[in-house]
Amino acid sequence: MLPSTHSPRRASTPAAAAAALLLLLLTGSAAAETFTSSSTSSGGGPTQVTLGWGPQPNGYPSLTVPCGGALRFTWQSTEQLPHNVEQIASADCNAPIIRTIAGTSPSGDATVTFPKAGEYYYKCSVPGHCPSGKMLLTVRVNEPCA
Ligand SMILES: [Cu+2]
Repeated sequence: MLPSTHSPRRASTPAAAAAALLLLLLTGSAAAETFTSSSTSSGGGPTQVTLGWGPQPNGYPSLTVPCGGALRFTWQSTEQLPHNVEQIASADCNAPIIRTIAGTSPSGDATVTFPKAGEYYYKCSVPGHCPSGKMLLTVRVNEPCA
């Protein structure tokens, strides 16, 4: 009477499994490869979030930083692949550039601070890096501001 069933096939290839894992890492809160969050502990100073800046197969999840906090972009390109950081007007690779946070370089370390609540958008403007490399980031800065 029971229909004959085969055990369901698992999502099979190692590549598929790796992609699923990567997606999990990028979207989950434990995105250890990409993000390291740390609070500067001396006297309860503002939170600083450090972001590894580089091409993202699945794009960056949006990031929340408390008002008064800081975001640090770091990159060290092993194959002379340069990056930059531009603040842009909206979450769109073609949006107008508001200001340059860091110029194009094979390695970089730049920090922005957020004295006002709101949404902020950043991209790498090296050709292809935003549309193809998905180097596009949305940062939410929540109230209250000190
Ligand atoms: Cu880039």
